[in-house]
Amino acid sequence: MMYAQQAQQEVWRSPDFTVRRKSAEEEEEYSRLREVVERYHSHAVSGNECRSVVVQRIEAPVSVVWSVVRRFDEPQAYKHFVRSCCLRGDGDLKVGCLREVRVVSGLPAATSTERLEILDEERHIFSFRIVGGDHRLNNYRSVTTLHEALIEGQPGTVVVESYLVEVPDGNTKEDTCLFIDTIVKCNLHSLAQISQHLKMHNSC
Ligand code: A8S
Repeated sequence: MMYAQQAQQEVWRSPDFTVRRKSAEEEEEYSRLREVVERYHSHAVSGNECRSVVVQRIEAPVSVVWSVVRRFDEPQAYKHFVRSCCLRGDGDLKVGCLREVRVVSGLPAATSTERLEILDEERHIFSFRIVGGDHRLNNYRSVTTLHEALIEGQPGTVVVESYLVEVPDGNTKEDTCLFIDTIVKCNLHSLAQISQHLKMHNSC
């Protein structure tokens, strides 16, 4: 986790630099992460927007992590700030479908309307966009990608989640990213716990 986080931060700052590396595995993971970030997470940012990326390593195979992430209709399975979610329309998980999310109390928000943008079952890419609701995150878009990794000799997953959002009036880019990074880190931490639990449960 620490190494991946460091690599991700450095990747974001400058694509061409070199860092001191600890081992061949880490070097390989680093260069793979860099490629992934460049390919799927390098959103163009306009004047009043901010972006960030969060990386989480999970000791569970991609298939298990994907089974949780792909459920656009059930974000509350791992997002603790979501109180309930209702899919609009016929219930099919396809690009363009909308979900109505209610969040727990105590946040500067109550509801969020979200649109599924990418659900790539082969390459394990998931993306949604916020299109409405009662909150301050206008035009929020996020992309989550899953990547196979060997963790302690076992099949594991590196999750990369990036987002782009308009900075709300009266806030700074730093405050906005800090607020959202906190939410995304909580979500991915919880995703790790649930996936690891599912892995143990499934193998019984
Ligand atoms: C996600 C990511 C985010 C969700 C934010 C950033 C949100 O659901 C919460 C608080 C808000 O103020 C905005 O992957 C909003 O869900 C927890 C309601 C959108």
